[in-house]
Amino acid sequence: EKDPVIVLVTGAAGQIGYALAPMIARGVMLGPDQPVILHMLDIEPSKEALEGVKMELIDAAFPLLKGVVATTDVVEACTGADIAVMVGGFRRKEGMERKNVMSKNVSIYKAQASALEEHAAANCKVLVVANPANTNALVLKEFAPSIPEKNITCLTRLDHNRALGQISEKLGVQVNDVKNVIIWGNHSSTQYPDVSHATVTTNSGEMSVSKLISNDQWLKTQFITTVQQRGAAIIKVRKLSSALSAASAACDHIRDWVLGTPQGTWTSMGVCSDGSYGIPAGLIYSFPVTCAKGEWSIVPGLKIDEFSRTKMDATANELMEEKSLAYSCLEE
Ligand code: NAX
Repeated sequence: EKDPVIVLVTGAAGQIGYALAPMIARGVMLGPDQPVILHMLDIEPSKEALEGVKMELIDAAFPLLKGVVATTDVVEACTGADIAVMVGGFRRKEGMERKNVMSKNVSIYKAQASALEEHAAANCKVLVVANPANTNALVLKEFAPSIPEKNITCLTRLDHNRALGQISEKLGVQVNDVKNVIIWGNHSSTQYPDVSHATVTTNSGEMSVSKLISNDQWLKTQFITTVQQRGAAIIKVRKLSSALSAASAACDHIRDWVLGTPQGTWTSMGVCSDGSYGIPAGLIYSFPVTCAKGEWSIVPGLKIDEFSRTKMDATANELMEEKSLAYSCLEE
């Protein structure tokens, strides 16, 4: 049997945590032959609820689950973590200013960066889910300089999966037959869901999505806004934000990162830009990536038309603004 992998989940008493913990314990994230130890972190007001999640995990008798730590101590939670899924954060409340929310998250991510840097496994892979996801990841990267830059990512896989879902619904094909959509940029309403390189597997081979959906206008307008605003649409009907789909996407993100993307396909991940596609280096920006041997690489050489260029730059600009807002919070 393999040695267990320690997976940290912060904000584990929350909605996403409740959906995510059992998925990890069942092997959805790291595979059916990989034992895991869960480290669950939350804050004092959620301490009892967190204990409740631990009780349920014990009651579920998951064969792969070799241990559960439920704690409000960030050092205990980070110690030995091989994978860190950062779901905990401060959520915007009605009437709050953006700067106030940013300031709270900057201090959380600064503190947790230091704890990870000092106590996590040397090659810990980090996935930031909590919003503003890209900028929280950026803060984490700045304050954990000894964690390799390549190990710090944020979640845009939910947006990627939403794009696959919309194309599959529109064409009446299986979602599994759709591939190579791209989410560029920020996990926010400025993200750019791009299908210019996406294909569908049909009986007569691979067909491009833009050929199959002859209505170019739908792809350029409704499709994009539906994916960008899917989170709000879920809140409207569920009265709660996406949780099962977010948890599932977090598993997809880590699984592909660790075990590799399938041959001929890419996925979308928020990663540190190396300047590819003219995106300012150092920003945490969502790119199309392939993964192999535990490392992601940005898909090179895709043709970018003018329509895409404008949208990719708009979301990069928003990230630059978030970055300066985050830095202004640090100076206070
Ligand atoms: P919940 O409010 O249900 O849970 C958040 C949990 O984090 C709470 O239990 C809270 O006590 C805990 N927490 C707060 N501060 C903490 C800290 N300093 N250390 C550890 N834990 C802390 O939110 P939930 O619906 O689970 O969503 C979690 C986060 O994911 C939110 O920031 C949300 O905006 C973000 N999302 C990101 C998505 C993405 O694709 N990147 C999609 C889904 C989701 O909206």
